[in-house]
Amino acid sequence: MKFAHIADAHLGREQFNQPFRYEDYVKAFREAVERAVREGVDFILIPGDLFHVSRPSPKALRDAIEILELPRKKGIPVFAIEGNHDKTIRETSVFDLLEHLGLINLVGYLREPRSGEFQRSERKGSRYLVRGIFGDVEIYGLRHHSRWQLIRGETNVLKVLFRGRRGILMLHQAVDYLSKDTPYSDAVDLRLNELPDGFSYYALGHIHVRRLAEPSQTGLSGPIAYPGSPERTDVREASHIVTYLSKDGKPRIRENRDGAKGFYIVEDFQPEFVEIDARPFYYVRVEGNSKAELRRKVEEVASLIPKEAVAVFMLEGRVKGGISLAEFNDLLKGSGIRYYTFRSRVVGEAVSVEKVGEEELLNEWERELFLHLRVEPAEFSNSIDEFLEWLMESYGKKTEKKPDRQEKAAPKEEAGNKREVKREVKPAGKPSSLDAWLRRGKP
Ligand SMILES: [Mn+2]
Repeated sequence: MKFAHIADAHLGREQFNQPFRYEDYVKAFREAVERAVREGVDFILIPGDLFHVSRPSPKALRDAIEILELPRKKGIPVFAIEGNHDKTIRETSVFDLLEHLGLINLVGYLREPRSGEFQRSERKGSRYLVRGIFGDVEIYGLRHHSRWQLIRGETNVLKVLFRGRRGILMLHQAVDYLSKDTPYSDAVDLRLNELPDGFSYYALGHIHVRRLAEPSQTGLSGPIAYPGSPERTDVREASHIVTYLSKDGKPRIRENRDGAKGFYIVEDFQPEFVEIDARPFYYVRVEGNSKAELRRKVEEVASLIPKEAVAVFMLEGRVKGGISLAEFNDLLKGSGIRYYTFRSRVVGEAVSVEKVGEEELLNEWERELFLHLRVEPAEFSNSIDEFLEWLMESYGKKTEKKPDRQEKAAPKEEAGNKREVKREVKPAGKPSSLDAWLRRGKP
């Protein structure tokens, strides 16, 4: 039995607002799926963030359909759960659409039972536990949930839901043990010992760098694996890191340990990483003590960067009077580098930040907030429920009442808590900052 484990494709993302980056994400996912099909896998697992947003553009949807038709034509089933980026509380989501088209099989704790060739449903509380099935392998999963939804006081929803189950478990969460040295180290959803034991393979998504923990390390029954995203989503996943620091005097290039992009092919529950040829991504740290030094080094170091690459230049050092990034943009006009951007950590008064990337300026949560707010004003009323749901989740831990002991221990996603949001989150006065506004009245 052989399967592919592909996570966090983020189709539809147009990194740096560059259309060619949209194509890069599609290309990387296509390459992964094509490779899996070529390798003759029995099935494919997609544990979340197939799309970058829960309502992808028609173009992103078309591209996803086109790619998912490749395994379908070969009779290779695809099992999927939704991630934090593409989940929705709507009755009908884009995942339902893909399922209706016969392209994916959803697994999870769902409102409606499924009766596809590769699915089995059983009633559990008010919903259905839907599992995937291939031969004698069972594939369980649960879409992304916030920690407060999964760990409710003494009750661990995952352990209740999956007690005694065997096979594969798909989740879209950050597990602490594997989050070290990743952007998720401060935002873990689950501790290692909170994962339900008994599965032969834990197919995870959410962490965008490749991570693997063997049973000998964790004491669990199977490996826990994050393939990472097939394309680079952040400087921490850069293919190369270039440093040109004052003390060295010359630039140094090294490959980034976390720069490998790809997915897993898993045979008899043993994952083998398959690398994908993603676009080279250079993270260039240039240090200087004057604008002239920084400019000279940027020009010098630029010649080391391949033309097809994406490059993020981080300017560092202490410069009297500070620097303006606008004074650097002209420098590489003739360099031929596909896309480059400057960011600054230069210390000095009046640092101008005209062209700061979204990753640099906003934290993960703020980026997500803006994604939610980006819908057309005319459409906002339609998506207000989803927005409130998300907002409630983000702050749910603080607004949640003590869990009712009588309540069935299963993830609750709608109704109930919405009222609380309206009560808790409404601004009481002039907001000092978004965050303060949202947190208003909470410790
Ligand atoms: Mn993701």
